[in-house]
Amino acid sequence: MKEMILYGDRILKRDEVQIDIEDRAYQFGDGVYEVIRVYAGKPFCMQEHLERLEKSAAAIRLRLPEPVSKIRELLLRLLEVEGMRDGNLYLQVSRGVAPRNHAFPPDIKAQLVAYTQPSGRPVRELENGVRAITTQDIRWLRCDIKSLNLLGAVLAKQQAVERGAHEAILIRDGFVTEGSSTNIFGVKAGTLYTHPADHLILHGITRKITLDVARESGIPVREEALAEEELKQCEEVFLTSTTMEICPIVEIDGTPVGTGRPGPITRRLQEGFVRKIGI
Ligand code: PSZ
Repeated sequence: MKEMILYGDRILKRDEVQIDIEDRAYQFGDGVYEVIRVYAGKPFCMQEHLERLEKSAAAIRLRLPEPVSKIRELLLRLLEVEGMRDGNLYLQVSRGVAPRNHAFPPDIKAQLVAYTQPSGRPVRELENGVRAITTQDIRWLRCDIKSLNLLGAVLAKQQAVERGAHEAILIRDGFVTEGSSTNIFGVKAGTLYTHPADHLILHGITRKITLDVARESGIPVREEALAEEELKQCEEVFLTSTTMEICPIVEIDGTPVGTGRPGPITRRLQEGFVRKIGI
């Protein structure tokens, strides 16, 4: 791995990149980001990720430094230079550099940064499932924006790790919203439930694919939030994300979900997902 960085419209060695201490991403978390999965050298759902980047940027009134078509070209060039087969493509756009002041500085230019992180599919987790905990959702009310401000997610994930779990399931006003970095699904009486795509969750791209697979497979689907007690009584629970795909959750707060093993609907959706990625 060559460890090259896309910085603006140039591809540089990591030690050639200098981030200014007055970059607003550094001082305020003032920016947006995406993580795109790469399978066998090809970015998966790149168009969907770039559309979400545009929406996130518009929602915080950040003007992207380049048109999305140009950003796409730059990312593909980075992938080619790195020659990465399997892994993640991380990109972020900061509002830019200016003397520290909360209000937007006039005439600021947004700054694009992207790099690759090689990694395989989480095969063991996909097969055996993972443990989760529940915790209160203390995040802001625009969780649909993929913002660089991740403290709510960071604190929740740290609690999960300290309790020996992989993910923290977030509860707002008694209802499941999503995971700290995943969307959450539950199967109740044979119907698949997940929180509606509103301002309280990230509109996950893997969530959308999962719903498509469910509908194509004739699995009944309801985009309705589950109460915390309902989640714990579900026959099956799983999480979805770009890197974790469709991953069974087999234990919540120390209690097994269903049989304590990944369930049949989760397995069918996993199979449908693998068909979509075409590997
Ligand atoms: O590497 C990782 O662990 C990743 S890569 C992407 C995510 C985690 N998470 C995205 C995400 C999120 O941050 C929140 C709060 N909810 C849902 C998701 C899943 O979104 P997609 O499916 O678009 O990755």
